[in-house]
Amino acid sequence: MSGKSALITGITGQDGPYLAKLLLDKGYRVHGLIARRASDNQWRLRELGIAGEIKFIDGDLTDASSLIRAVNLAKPDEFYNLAAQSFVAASWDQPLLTATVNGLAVTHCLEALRQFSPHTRFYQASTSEMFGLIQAERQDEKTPFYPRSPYGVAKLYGHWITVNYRESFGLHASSGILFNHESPLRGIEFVTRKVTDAVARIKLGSQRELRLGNIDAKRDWGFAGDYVEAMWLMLQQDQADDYVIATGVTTTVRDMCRIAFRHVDLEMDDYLVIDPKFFRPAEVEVLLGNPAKARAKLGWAPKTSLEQLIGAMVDADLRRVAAELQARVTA
Ligand code: NAP
Ligand code: G4F
Repeated sequence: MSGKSALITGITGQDGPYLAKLLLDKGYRVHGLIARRASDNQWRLRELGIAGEIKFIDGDLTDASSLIRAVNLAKPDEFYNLAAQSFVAASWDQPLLTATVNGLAVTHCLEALRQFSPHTRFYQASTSEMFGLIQAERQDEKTPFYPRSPYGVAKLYGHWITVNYRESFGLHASSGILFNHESPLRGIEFVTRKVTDAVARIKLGSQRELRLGNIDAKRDWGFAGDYVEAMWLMLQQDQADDYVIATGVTTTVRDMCRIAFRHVDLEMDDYLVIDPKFFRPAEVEVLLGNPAKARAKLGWAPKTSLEQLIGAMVDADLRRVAAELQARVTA
């Protein structure tokens, strides 16, 4: 058992609980920065059965003083910065918030470490959204960036400030350029979970149609549980570096959707409606990652196919929706 301490921001999101579970299983003490919210935001931690094992520290990424306090309390060997306004579509509606949380606040984290805990290893949650209008057919660590959303632009700042603090101050700061990764814990606003939730509701008779935007867009989708392992591996290396984490397979939203419907023996074309409301002001048409460096240097490879992933998500949503409908009947 490691006996190490880790601090995770974004502990209540999709990736935070998977990463926390991985670290707890390795014997880490896990601290989670938790932003004050009016409604419950711990359901994912409960679903993985680890809510009681996290040492929560109140704080917000936009409040630099709360990050200094968190670092001083947790005394982390490893700091994983997963917190973000992570929904691309919302970044056109809230560009300043997105810039502050996803961009500037990364410097709050790095400054807290530079000034108070320079030995701590740092992970920054960068994204394939930074490739945007792709400049190479398969994107790797050397592919030029061309972000297409306020989200992507803000994340680009977070990426480069991480590189800069590594080069300027010698911090062990790594940036994981992760392609889309999904799971049964995915937020309902993202397209995979929107689809698997709708498929479950249609199958169980509580929804009639599914409305989507651009189904020609292509994404390189992997399983979040596989991807958090890559985050941890990055911080175990002697040298900090940047890594693309992806499956190397790209699929259209249309085909991902078809897989979900077929999983419950339904035909997508009977239920799918295209709704321009979900089109974006500028689209990332295709993403396809090349994870060769991660495979060679980290020994990392994805373990879960898209069919397995979408099947597991549909099954989880069938269980949730069935429980919800049952609760309505007995209420
Ligand atoms: P997510 O489910 O949207 O979770 C975001 C987390 O950030 C939540 O815990 C949220 O807290 C927290 N947060 C938001 N604003 C905050 C603030 N001002 N202060 C403190 N915490 C704040 O995102 P995810 O899918 O787990 O992704 C994790 C990270 O990886 C994000 O940075 C995302 O941009 C990046 N990323 C994700 C993917 C992907 O496909 N999932 C791919 C590449 C990069 P509440 O729950 O309280 O709102
Ligand atoms: O699921 P999405 O909302 O994910 P998107 O925009 O690719 O962003 C996710 O992955 C990024 C990594 O590349 C992360 F950095 C980011 O935080 C987030 O996790 O949309 C995927 C595609 C888009 O092309 C979108 O236009 O699906 C298309 N789409 C079509 N109809 C839809 C819909 N997306 C959503 N959310 N809802 C729709 O109805």
